[in-house]
Amino acid sequence: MNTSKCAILGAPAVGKTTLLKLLEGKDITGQYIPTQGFDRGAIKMGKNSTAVCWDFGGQAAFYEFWKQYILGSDVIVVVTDSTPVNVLQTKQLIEWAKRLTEDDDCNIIAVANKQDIPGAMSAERVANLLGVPAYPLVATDPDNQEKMYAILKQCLKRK
Ligand SMILES: Nc1nc2c(ncn2[C@@H]2O[C@H](COP(=O)(O)OP(=O)(O)O)[C@@H](O)[C@H]2O)c(=O)[nH]1
Ligand SMILES: [Mg+2]
Repeated sequence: MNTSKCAILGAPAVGKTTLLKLLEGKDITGQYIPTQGFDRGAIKMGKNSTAVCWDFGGQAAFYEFWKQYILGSDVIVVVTDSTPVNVLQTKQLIEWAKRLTEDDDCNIIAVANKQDIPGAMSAERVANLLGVPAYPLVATDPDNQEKMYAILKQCLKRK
């Protein structure tokens, strides 16, 4: 069995847990329950491969505390809610993640979530500002499951 590791990072309430549920094919209630500590979900990627996704709760400043858990990730998915303020905060998080993983073979991507909210920054702009590939998403829409699954698969394959 081949297991890869995916870390989902981002500020509170941007949609990390919703993204994990979407990938797992679980029901999305729309209710906001702040993640205590972290959640983990195993996503089947193929006959003999699984991606374990870690969804970390807490403020960005707290990530220093999670460092040991984030190390060894094959892919880091940084989620933003696509508001200008959050995208700028996310830039710092990406820079931190890049430093953390500079000796590792780790892909860092961004998800420009909450594209359904008026004024959301486009994924292209988010990608330009953050300097990593960014994918547009409405994590609360279960129709986006396949799309996100394909993106995760692609990121793991690129390794
Ligand atoms: N409008 C909208 N709301 C979303 C979207 N994704 C997540 N949410 C909502 O945002 C809130 C926070 O989501 P959650 O996944 O718990 O955020 P987390 O703190 O990053 O884990 C919840 O009420 C979600 O239903 C989205 O794409 N669009
Ligand atoms: Mg959460």
